[in-house]
Amino acid sequence: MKSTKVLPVLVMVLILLATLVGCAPAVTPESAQPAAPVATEKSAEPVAPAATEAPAKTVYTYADMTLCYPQLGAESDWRTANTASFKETAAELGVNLIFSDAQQKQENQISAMRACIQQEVDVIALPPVVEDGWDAVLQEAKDAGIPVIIVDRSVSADKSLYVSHIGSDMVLEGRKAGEEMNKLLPNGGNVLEISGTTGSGAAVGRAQGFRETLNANITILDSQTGNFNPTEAKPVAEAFLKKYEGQIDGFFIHNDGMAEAVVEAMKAAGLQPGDVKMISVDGTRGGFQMMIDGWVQADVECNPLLGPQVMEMALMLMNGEEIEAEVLTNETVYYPDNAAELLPTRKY
Ligand code: GYE
Repeated sequence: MKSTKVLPVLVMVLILLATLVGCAPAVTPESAQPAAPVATEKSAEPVAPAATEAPAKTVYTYADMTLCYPQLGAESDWRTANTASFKETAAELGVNLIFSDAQQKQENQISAMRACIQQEVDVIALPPVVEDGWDAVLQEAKDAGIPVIIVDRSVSADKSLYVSHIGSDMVLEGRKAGEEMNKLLPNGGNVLEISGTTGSGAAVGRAQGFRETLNANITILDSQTGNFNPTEAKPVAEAFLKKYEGQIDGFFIHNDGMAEAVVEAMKAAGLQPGDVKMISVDGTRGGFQMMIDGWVQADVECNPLLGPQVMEMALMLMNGEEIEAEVLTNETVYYPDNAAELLPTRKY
């Protein structure tokens, strides 16, 4: 049906064009341009004649994207920087970001995810507060055809339930911390650990890597959680300093915010910088300041600025492109010797 109608129409158009050209004055390159049908991308599509060619594939841009980011909380400077990275990147790229703050509660993150599934968002990026307990909601997202990128910490769920993980290698961070402690205590000693949120990929990985690497002559006297939160870490530090007075050679603290609380407790206990060796994680401005002041001897970097990478991957998913199943952030260890020089360059 289509072809029988199109043919006479085409013939008429051609006759009309021939007439117009015939009447027109000398054709200059400028006047010729508007007649060219493929001058703009938009006009090119509907005119595309060959009925046999596949229809033009939609290429999505950032402006088409609705991304769900059910943030886990606001417990640390790392987290604040992570949130800012997502919000700023979304604003820059024109991504519609659905952001929420679960206040460290997994059930809040799960409800936020369910709301996003209902809204039929394009992609969900999930920074899981703990590793376990995600199977059901991940399955729901999968059934709804919404890809989930796990961001920052890991999950224990089957890999078929999410498309990728973008974040740090937490075990490696723990190993780096262990190596630094070995260097700081070459003759061995006693150390204490204040860990992150119990059951979180970050705390589990860091604790594991640290234990794997620590020399046999170094003993972990005790380990308690501070939930990655300075307010919760402070009483833990105070209790440790009291209980193990005179026996502590080193501290491994799972993030800079909690390390700042430990420094406060050490000051109150009359300790001087360097009396107890301290290794922390993140590399926040606060961490750099503690190195400058002599309290922290090594700060293992953990980069929170994941917004651009996550959004790039989300767009690739929308366009059906292949993505990596695991993208680990390249990270270093910072030391006091150039901390003052680097502090002004720190973004978080
Ligand atoms: O080290 C800590 C934050 O999951 C890597 O969470 C993140 C950790 C980070 O609260 O400061």
